[in-house]
Amino acid sequence: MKRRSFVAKSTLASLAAIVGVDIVYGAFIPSGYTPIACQDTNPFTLFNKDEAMVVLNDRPWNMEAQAHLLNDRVTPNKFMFIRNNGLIPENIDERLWTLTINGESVLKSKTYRLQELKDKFKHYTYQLTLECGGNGRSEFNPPAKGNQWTIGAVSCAKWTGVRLKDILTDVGIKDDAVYIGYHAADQHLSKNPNKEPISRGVPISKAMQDETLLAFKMNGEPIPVAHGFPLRLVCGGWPASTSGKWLTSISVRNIVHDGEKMGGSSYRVPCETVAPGEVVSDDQMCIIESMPVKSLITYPKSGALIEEGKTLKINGHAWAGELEVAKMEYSIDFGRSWKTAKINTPANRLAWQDFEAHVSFPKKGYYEFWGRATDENGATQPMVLPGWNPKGYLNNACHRIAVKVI
Ligand SMILES: Nc1nc2c(c(=O)[nH]1)N[C@H]1C(S)=C(S)[C@@H](COP(=O)(O)O)O[C@H]1N2
Ligand SMILES: [Mo]
Repeated sequence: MKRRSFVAKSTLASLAAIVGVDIVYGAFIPSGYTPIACQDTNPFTLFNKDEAMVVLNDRPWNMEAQAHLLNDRVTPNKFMFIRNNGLIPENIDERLWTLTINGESVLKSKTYRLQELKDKFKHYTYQLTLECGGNGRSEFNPPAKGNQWTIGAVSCAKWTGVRLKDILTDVGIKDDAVYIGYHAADQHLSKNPNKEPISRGVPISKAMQDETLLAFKMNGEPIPVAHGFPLRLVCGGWPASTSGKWLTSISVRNIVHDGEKMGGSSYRVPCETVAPGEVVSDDQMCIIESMPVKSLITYPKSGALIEEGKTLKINGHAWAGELEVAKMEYSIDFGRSWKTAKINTPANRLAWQDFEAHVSFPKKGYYEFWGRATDENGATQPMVLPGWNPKGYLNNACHRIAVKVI
C-alpha cells in the first residue's frame, strides 16, 4: 500500500506564517492541498496592505500608494508600493537560503548561508528611498506602455543588513570589476525556468557604497515576502529596479551587467533629449543611474477644506537620488511666486527629507499648493512633465494639491 504523503515541515511553517496562528492538525494536511485561509487572493490581506492602496496589475502584482498615504517619516509596509516583474517565490525556507557571489571578476566564487552572512558581518541600518524608475509614467504623452504609476511608487523604509562591500571584500574581487548584477528566486511569468523576470545591477562604485545593503530586515522585522524575503539588495537613491528582491546571487562583472532588463529601452532613457514620440535606437539610450530631485505633498490630502483665517500646516518629503535636497519651495498662486518651506536634514544619506510649511490664504476660494524641490547641485523639479522618453521614466514634475478655503 502506498503511504499517503503529507506537507513538509518547512511548508507547514510557511503556511502557519500566512494564517498567523499555529495550524493545530497541520501535520495531517495532504500534500498539494492548500488550506482555505491560504487560498487568499485578496491582495490587501495577502500582502498586509492598506485598503486605500491601488492595485495596478495582479499578474504580476503591482500596487501603489496615494500621496496622502505616504505621510509617515518611515514608510510602513502597509503603504509601501509593490513592483513585481515575475511571480513571487513560494515556500521560501529561510534556513536553506544561500547567496552565491560569482562572475568574471571574483577571484573564486563563494556561497554563504544566510545565517552565515548574518553571523559573520556587521549589521547596519539605513533609511533608504526606493522609487520605481517608472513612477509618474501615467502622465506621459504619447503614453508609455507599462504599469501606469501615478505618484505612489516611492517608499522610504528602514533597511537592516550587511554591507555588500564587506561581502565583496571577503570574497576578493579583481581590478577589472566594473559592475555587479543580481539574480533572484522569482519566476518568469511564462514559468520557463531558463528565463529570469529581471536581473539588473549597479556599477561597482555604487555597490561599494556604505549604504548599499544586503538586507534581511525592513522596519525592524523580517522583510515581507512581497518585498524580497529573506534577502534583498538595497541600492537607495537609484531606480528601485536595481534593488533585487529574493536575492540568490550577485555576479561581479568585467562588463556592464547584461542581465534581463538592462538593455533596449528597459530602465534606459535617450542620452540626448528627443521630441515626444520619436523613435530612439538602442545605442542612443543610456542606463538610468541616480534618480532626479522630486517631492511629494503628503498632508493634507488633495481637496482639503480649511476655514478662512486659519493656517494650514502642510507636510511632505523631498529626495534627490544620490544628492541632498537643498531647498524646498511652494506656491499658492500657480507658480507666480514661491516661498521657502522648512526642510529637514535626512536621517542618513539616501533617505528622503521631510518638509513642512505653514500657509495662510488671503481669502475664501479655491487654491492649489504646488511644491518644488531643488537639489544641492541647483537642479529644480520641472513645473510640468520633463523630457519624454519611450518607456515613461523619471517624471519628477512638481506635485500639486487642491485646497478650498471656506
Ligand atoms: N527579484 C526581483 N527584484 C526586483 C523586482 C522584481 O520583479 N524581481 N522588481 C524591481 C523593481 S522594477 C522595483 S521598482 C522594486 C520594487 O520594490 P518593492 O516591490 O519592494 O517596492 O523592486 C525591484 N527588484
Ligand atoms: Mo521599477
